Amino acid sequence: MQLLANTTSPYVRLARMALIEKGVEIEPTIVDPWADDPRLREANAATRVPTLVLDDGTPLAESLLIVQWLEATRPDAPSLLGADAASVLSRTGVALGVIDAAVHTIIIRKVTAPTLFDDTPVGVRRRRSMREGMERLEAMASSGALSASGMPRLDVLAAIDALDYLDFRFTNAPWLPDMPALRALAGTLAQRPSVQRTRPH
Ligand SMILES: N[C@@H](CCC(=O)N[C@@H](CS)C(=O)NCC(=O)O)C(=O)O
Repeated sequence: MQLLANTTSPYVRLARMALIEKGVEIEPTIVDPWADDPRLREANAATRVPTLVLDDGTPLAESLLIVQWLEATRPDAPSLLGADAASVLSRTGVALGVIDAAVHTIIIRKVTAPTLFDDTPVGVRRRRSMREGMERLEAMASSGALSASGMPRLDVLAAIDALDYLDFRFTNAPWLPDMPALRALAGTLAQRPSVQRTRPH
């Protein structure tokens, strides 16, 4: 198998975290999606990372489809969704909303420069998505709904992914809330291989 990846994408990270949690060890093949790497072009018409090329050559695009494939093909490994899949998926959706808003902001800044996208109505809306999404995740961590006990499920992995991506791309942004419970959760899992080996850089 080959995982076409880069070192910054939160979508790549989610797929890598899921692969590691499911016991699938693949050293990522680093490509630059923006440079139209031919391996990525061939495997994925959208030329996006992550793309997982299976041993028989079948390409799988989309982080959540990779998670779905893992769940379908590795039923004996601990589930990323746990016993209450609806709750886990619901919380995962909050984190993905933050990730989408953050990535969208970073990409559209390149398009609109020198005008700062962040100050446009859509940019303000994306920032609100990040702030409110993180407020909701913080409340979930605070109440114990997002918890570090046991195997981390997809919601916990996605929440840590969102938190670390915001720290990476929007370092010390004054419009983000304080997130002590989420930071404590991330700290508890910091040495877990899926978390530690996939940090954005
Ligand atoms: N929905 C996709 C999003 C993947 C994605 O947008 N990846 C970005 C990197 S963060 C990329 O490869 N962008 C290149 C492009 O959009 O051309 C997923 O979940 O995998």
